[in-house]
Amino acid sequence: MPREIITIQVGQCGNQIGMEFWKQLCLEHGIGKDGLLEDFATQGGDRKDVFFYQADDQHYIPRALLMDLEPRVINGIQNSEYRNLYNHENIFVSEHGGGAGNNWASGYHQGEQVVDDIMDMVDREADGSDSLEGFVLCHSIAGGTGSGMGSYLLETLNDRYSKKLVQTYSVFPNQMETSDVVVQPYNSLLTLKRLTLNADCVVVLDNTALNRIAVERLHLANPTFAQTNSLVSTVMSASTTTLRYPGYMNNDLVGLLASLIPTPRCHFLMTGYTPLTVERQVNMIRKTTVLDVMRRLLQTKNIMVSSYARTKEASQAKYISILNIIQGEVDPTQVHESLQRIRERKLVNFIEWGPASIQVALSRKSPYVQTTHRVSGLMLANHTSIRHLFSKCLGQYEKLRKKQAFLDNYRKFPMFEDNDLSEFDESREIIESLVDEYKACESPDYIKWGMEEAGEANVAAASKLVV
Ligand SMILES: Nc1nc2c(ncn2[C@@H]2O[C@H](COP(=O)(O)OP(=O)(O)OP(=O)(O)O)[C@@H](O)[C@H]2O)c(=O)[nH]1
Ligand SMILES: [Mg+2]
Repeated sequence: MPREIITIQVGQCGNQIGMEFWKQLCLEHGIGKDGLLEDFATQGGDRKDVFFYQADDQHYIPRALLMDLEPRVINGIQNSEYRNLYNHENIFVSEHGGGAGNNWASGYHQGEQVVDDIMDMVDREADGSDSLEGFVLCHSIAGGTGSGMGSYLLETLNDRYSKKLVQTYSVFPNQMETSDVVVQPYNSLLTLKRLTLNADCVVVLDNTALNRIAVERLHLANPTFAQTNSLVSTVMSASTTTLRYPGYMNNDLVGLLASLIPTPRCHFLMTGYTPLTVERQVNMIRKTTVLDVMRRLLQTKNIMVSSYARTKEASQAKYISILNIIQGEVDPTQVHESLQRIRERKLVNFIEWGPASIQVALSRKSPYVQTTHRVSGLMLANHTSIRHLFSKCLGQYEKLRKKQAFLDNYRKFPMFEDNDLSEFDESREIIESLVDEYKACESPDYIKWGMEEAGEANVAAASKLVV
């Protein structure tokens, strides 16, 4: 039975990373740029119907909704070689086309105004699936549209499809770049509230770390979005391989997430990937083994979140859970040996209050995409060091808020009218409590903290993850 997933891409970043994801999926499933199956794609055994459906003329269409408040990026997609891939009815571009100007409040407000049109599209797509499992949202948290309209969508989906899973691929802004959006701390904080309360799982894609990896590991002097997005699409496609190539475990999203998220609010995952290449450039061909891949996945330099092991408090940070998705030529006995070796060497620091083991899913690889390495791996990890990323967002927010900087842009919109800034205060409290909870996870008696703090919302969220 297919467990379909609908992807919603919002704003510039959301659509750009979404586009790369669909390119990669087409390559892996032998689907041409126009959606037709390539002549060589005869092997079968893959599950295309989780992410695509077939039109009457047999061509494959992504279960994707493309949304933006300004036309540039979506026009680009519609003028690209992939223009016939998408269902044109699934594209929403705001009539006035002025975007949200890096203002969360504008994006949120505009989302509210067009919600009927958008939800018609979502409902139609949902009705077209047999057994919808959930939604994936692709966006950035720092601009106006992906963050603000994305936030409104998260609330609406949560309300309307309360039994369906909502996973996001959320791009965090580059902290090293001063030229990036100045009000990003406001936008990020307001979006983080929704990611905490209205999503079941957030895969954190951190532009700071993606850039660092592109510079240090791939030796690119000034990485472009196209180059960092190729890292992103690698992560996105690898994290969905067990859904697309059925094996003995993690064949649906709920199974995948339930094993990684033992406690509902701490649902922010970081990723690592090895060996890394960008734009099909081969970095260095070396011998890859399961042990080599599993060890490298634990190294800071391969982890795509900047807060990992980069802070003074890092020594206290612990893994809550790890799932490694390994692809390639793998003998299952090697997996056991590798796990044993990692345990003996004490390479992983796990929380004390839960099962401490690295889960490994062996997944098939697309027969249509040639790679030069025998084994590759993706790590999805729930790690308490992610709290430092949120603390950083909080700190930057406090600085800007203290100066009362740029608040007028927000006051123009209903949520902040009459100088009502309580939404900021409430969001700050929620993120502070998220940071506290991750910190509490580092202590052996976290379970008690959980008992006191878990509200009804948490229990409701948890019930969705019970398999
Ligand atoms: N990794 C990555 N980051 C991106 C990309 N495009 C934009 N960003 C980041 O996203 C943030 C800006 O958000 P955008 O997605 O451009 O904004 P938007 O959602 O279109 O909202 P408005 O344009 O303000 O209406 C900045 O932190 C950028 O660095 C991309 O293609 N890849
Ligand atoms: Mg934009």
